[in-house]
Amino acid sequence: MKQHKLFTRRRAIITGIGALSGLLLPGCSKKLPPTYGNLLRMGDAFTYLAHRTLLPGQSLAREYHHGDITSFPAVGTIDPGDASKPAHNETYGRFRDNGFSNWNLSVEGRVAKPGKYSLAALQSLPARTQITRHTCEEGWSAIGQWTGVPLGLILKNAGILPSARFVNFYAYDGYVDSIDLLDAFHPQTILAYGMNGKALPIRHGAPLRLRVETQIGYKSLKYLERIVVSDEFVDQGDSGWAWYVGI
Ligand SMILES: Nc1nc2c(c(=O)[nH]1)N[C@H]1C(S)=C(S)[C@@H](COP(=O)(O)O)O[C@H]1N2
Ligand SMILES: [Mo]
Repeated sequence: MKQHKLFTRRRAIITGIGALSGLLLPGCSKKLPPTYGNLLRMGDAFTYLAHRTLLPGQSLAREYHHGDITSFPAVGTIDPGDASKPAHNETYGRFRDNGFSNWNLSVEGRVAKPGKYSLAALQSLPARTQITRHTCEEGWSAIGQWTGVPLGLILKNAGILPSARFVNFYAYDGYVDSIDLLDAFHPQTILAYGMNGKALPIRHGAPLRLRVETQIGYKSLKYLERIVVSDEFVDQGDSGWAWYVGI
């Protein structure tokens, strides 16, 4: 009940005062999102500024109970190992056929200690489990339980350098996207290897996917291959989807 009230208030703040953020723009140029300057992406400026001004950087997305878990559709790529699909990736197919035993996640870029993490290494680190609502830009939402390593812990271990501003993610199906450091160090931003108490299924991004609970669904990349800490961000280019899609 308390959680629900907090959630409602958070939404009310965003919608109610968000509209005012346009008035604040000229005085807050330091807070503009990196996509500012691209006319098609001016919406980012409003959402980003409203969120970053009005919400504390670490306010939590609502978490649910076991009984709230729903069925969960799998959308976009559902198996990069499928040779009949354009998103096919042979390397991924080999990892999949070995049960991901020789898969690893590369952490590189502006970090003092770049390195590779096997699935076992990630699973040996302190884990976080959360039941959250996934909201897809296509209009559906679903509630699932995710278990994984906080991204912030990986970044701390790697020692991000002072020039770092974004964390870029590369997936085996060719997807790329990125988040800023506030979202990267958010306590609910995790690298998930478990879903609903079991190993993350292939259709949901095995062996490792990102969960960014403060952003809309497409920011939660499946099939992670590489994480690159950078002073610049990457995304899907001119796909038409906003870079900053906080919810
Ligand atoms: N690598 C990769 N990540 C992805 C996608 C994808 O096609 N490939 N689809 C995105 C979209 S639009 C959504 S809604 C969610 C879907 O996750 P799910 O298949 O587990 O429901 O993953 C996101 N991450
Ligand atoms: Mo989506």
